[in-house]
Amino acid sequence: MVERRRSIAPTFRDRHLERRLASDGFVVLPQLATGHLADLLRVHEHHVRALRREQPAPTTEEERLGAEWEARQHWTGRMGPGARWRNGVDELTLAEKHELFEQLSPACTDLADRLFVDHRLLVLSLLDKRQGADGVLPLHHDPTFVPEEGHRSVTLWIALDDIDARTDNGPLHVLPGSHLVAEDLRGTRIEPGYVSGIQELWSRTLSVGVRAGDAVVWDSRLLHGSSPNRSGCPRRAVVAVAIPGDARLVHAVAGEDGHVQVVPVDDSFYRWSSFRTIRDDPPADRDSTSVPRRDPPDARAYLAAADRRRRRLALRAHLATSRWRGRRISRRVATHAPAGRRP
Ligand SMILES: O=C(O)CCC(=O)C(=O)O
Repeated sequence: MVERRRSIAPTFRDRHLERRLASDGFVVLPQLATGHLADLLRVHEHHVRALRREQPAPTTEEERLGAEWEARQHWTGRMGPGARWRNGVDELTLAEKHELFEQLSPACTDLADRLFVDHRLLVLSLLDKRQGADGVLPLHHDPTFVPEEGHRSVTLWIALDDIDARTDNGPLHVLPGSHLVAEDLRGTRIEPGYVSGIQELWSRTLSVGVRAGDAVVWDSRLLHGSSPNRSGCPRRAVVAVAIPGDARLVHAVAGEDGHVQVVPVDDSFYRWSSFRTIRDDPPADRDSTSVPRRDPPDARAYLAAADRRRRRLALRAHLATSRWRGRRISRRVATHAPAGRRP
């Protein structure tokens, strides 16, 4: 698979952050949201019962078998979120989602305005991961929100707790560089090509340790997920998706015939939809574009992209060291040059 080299409209105002996002697919922003932490924790507390509501037991035979199969898998082999990983957009009623959107908007808008070039925010939500092996979110990409020829969508994720490998409370994992694999539409019922290699991919991810109030921004194309929460406490986060202000919004849905329907949607679609129920009731529109699906990239393509990024970084570090050594040698030579010939 060939890396995408098309130029993409910048996401970050800051050039250094933009370069990191383009190269790694994610950026960690320590203490970005510290000033909003108390408010965000209050919003989480307000919705905590709704987030942890009992979920209906699987009804159909297919669902039952799926749930049982998932439960027997090692967590790195799972493809669906565990029952103890909860996302507000799935758990809350429409009225609660309206309230949540209003409550999260001030903090998320403030942070996004500080960070991003002209943008719009979608999918403002709370994440709640309770302790247990089932508090897992499999490795995945986020959906295709915008046509990606020239545009990029990102997720802004804010930690409400200290979350890291030492605490073992389900830290975020990312596969740096995986966003640079050849373009593939991501969305409803679209099976990714990496499924058979998902455990190998997990073994190559980086665990991103953060403190409460830190934020992480990632490219929607980046492979990411989070491990089970094995600590004694729930772990909490806020998410929002940011898209360029002038971008068209779309949702991709697999068709029957090897095609993908790219359906135009408006901001309210992502504001009020539940990713869980979109599967049963995907959007449709007469103005959809039908795109033949090319062979999706497999796990090897993602591993190769991660390797290319590592080699790029190693080369950059090597060049920086060589330049530094060169400057030191030049200074030494200049110092020892005969007096008349010193610069
Ligand atoms: O907090 C997590 O578990 C990761 C969230 C995530 O990957 C997502 O919202 O797409």
